[in-house]
Amino acid sequence: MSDSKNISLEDRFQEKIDNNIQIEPKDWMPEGYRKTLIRQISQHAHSEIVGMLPEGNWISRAPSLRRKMGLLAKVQDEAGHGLYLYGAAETLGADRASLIDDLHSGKAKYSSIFNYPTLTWADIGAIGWLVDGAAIMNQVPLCSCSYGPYARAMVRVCKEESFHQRQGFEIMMALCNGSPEQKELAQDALNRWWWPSLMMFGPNDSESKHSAQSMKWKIKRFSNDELRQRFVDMSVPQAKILGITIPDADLKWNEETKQHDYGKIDWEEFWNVVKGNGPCNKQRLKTRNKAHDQGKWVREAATAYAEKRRQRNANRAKTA
Ligand code: BYC
Repeated sequence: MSDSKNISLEDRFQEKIDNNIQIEPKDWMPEGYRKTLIRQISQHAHSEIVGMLPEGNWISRAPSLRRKMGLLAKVQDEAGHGLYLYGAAETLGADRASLIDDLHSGKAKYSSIFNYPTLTWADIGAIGWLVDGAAIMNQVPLCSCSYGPYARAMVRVCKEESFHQRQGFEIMMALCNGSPEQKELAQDALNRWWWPSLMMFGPNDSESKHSAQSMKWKIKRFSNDELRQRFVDMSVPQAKILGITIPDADLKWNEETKQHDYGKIDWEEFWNVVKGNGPCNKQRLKTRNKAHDQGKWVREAATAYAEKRRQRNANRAKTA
């Protein structure tokens, strides 16, 4: 018997991954790989959907028609990202309605960042600049993740996130070049969003329970700390251009590592938010549940319409 016949399905799967051959929905995959992807993709989808709420809060109060149109388009893009991602999870056999139920019951996780309030217009700039900036840093590597449908969904998501990031930076720039009061708003938003943005990358590598396996399967291509470091190094010069100060007294360039050293993240705050006790967790879930309940008639109407069309097409096919 040749060696290739002795090789287990699991080894063959890993060989494909090692050779950068993407896995497609009908390919054999270990149960753990499927579960990890469903977990990550659905948490990501939920983050996009809940992520619409802090920004949606400012659509009716945007300072000009141009800003309102930009923000509306961004929030709509996020809804779209959520839909592609739920679609990608479905290719793994997940049931979309149950995933959504898990979000609404508080069982599922979504990104900690969306449990902070948007108090001023500058927060919309800071979210675009920092939160979308962090999302791009984390998500560009996912475009070459080993699971085909997730990787392909991420290509479009990243293009749109990149537009969002520029839009946010431009809002910050306008505020920083405006009156002293406007610049103060921008500084205050940076003060409040900086540390939660660093937390978006997840726990330190030593505490990240999924990283090692996810990297072996090439779902994750870089560790949480590597991506966080890149984000810090990218953001420092951007804050300088804006003329505002990152709220970290320990932040400094390290000539040896050629990276910025930065202060300690408050992990107690992070886990508190992840466990549902952040400033807005309860409000976010309440709003999502209300929107879902109020949208019941739309889902029913869409299903009835789809069924009517299906019947009409079936009848046409019979008589053709
Ligand atoms: N918040 O072993 P670890 C966006 C959980 S951007 C809440 O390192 P993993 C958007 C983690 O799920 C945001 N929970 O896990 C941007 C795990 O819990 P479980 C969404 C977090 O998966 C702008 C546990 O902690 N992006 O959508 O290897 C506008 C241990 O962590 C967080 C994505 O989801 C957190 N920050 O790595 C609108 C990108 N961090 O599952 C929308 C895809 C960790 O064991 N996701 N946890 O109960 C990823 O890249 C990875 O899942 C993470 C975590 C880097 C987030």
